[in-house]
Amino acid sequence: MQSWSDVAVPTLPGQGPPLRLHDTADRQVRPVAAGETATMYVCGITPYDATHLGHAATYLTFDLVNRVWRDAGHHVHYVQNITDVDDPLFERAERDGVDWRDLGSREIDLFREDMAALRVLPPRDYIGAVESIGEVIEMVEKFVASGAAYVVDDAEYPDVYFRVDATEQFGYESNYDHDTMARLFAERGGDPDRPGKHDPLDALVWRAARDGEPSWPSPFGPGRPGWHVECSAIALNRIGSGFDVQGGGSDLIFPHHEFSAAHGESVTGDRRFARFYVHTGMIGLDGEKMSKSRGNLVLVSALRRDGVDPGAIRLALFAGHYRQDRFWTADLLADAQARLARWRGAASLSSAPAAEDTIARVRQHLADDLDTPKALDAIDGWVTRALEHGGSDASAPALVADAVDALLGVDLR
Ligand code: 5CA
Ligand code: ZN
Repeated sequence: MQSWSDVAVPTLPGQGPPLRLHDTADRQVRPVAAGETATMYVCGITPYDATHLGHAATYLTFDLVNRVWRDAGHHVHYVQNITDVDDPLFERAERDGVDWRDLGSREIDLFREDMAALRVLPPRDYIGAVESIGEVIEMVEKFVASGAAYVVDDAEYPDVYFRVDATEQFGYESNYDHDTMARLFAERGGDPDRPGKHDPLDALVWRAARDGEPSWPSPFGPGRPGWHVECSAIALNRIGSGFDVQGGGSDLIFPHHEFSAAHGESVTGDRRFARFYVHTGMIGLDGEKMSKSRGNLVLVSALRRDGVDPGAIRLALFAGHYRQDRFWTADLLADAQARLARWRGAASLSSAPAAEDTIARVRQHLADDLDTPKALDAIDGWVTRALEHGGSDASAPALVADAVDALLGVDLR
């Protein structure tokens, strides 16, 4: 799949400190210690509706990871998927009387536009589930060969399921107890009551063709991929086992990331699919999680149409910490717009107070588990001094603009 257009990133003097991130599996913040090329896989959209601010918050968070890594001197191999074949697509396409493929490609186009407008650095590999079906089939073949997966005893629909106990370490990623797993599995797309499963938590990896559903040939009969295995196969075949960061919203901690890790580990024999499992908090509106199924969405494209500066969207979302569940409000956006205007005012001065210390602090805060509230405060401090007291450093305004651009993705020019 074609990614979106590249975004220029200014180079700053010196180098940022090494990144530390919170790992859901180990429940602590620790140094990522990526190699020369840092590797990241972030779970992409299911393209049946437009990008809302919850999605934006998640992709902006991992954009910061990308930017902080680059500033610290790494190359970054970033991979993102698109779940472009799944039930929600068929349901929405049916409701709207359109072909599910057309719906998907329309929403993917809009997503690319939204990401480019938000100045999110594009992934090197942007891969659809449909284009990775061959990879999924190979992986499912390995599961079946090793006994990690089995075909249910059902002549009509011989679906293939991955055994929840296929790997010894299952459960380490989410740290959830069995009851929590059972509840979330049922709530988030699992099928605990499917007859013929060995364990209610076993996860679908190949769904046999049903009437009216698209299907592809496979050694297990015509069908389509399960959800978790799509992400395992796409990540494994591009950045390999033991990649640095597996990312997504906290709604993916279980079952999605637990199973995509278990799938990967079952074919490699490694103990850990990803070195860090990084999860963003949920963005809500009016007291509820923002989600397509609830319909309480604020769309990035709608804000853009209303003339909202994408830099203000970034600043509004960065005003809270990425791991915190938080709400989108009109005040949050208004505050961010005011902040952006002040920052632009200071960046356009002909001289200002020296900015080296401020930039060092911004780098420190971002490297410390992406502490954007503190990074924004540090810039605010310099902006206030610049606007209220002035300064004699003629290069400072441009330096701050470069730093805000490179590290936060906000264009002050
Ligand atoms: N295609 C799958 C991942 S493989 C999926 O979850 N798609 S999605 O369209 O539902 O979500 C895309 C990304 O946005 C996921 O990383 C998800 O965790 C994140 N996300 C969804 N809703 C929110 C929200 N309200 N706040 C923050 N992140 C969200
Ligand atoms: Zn995923």
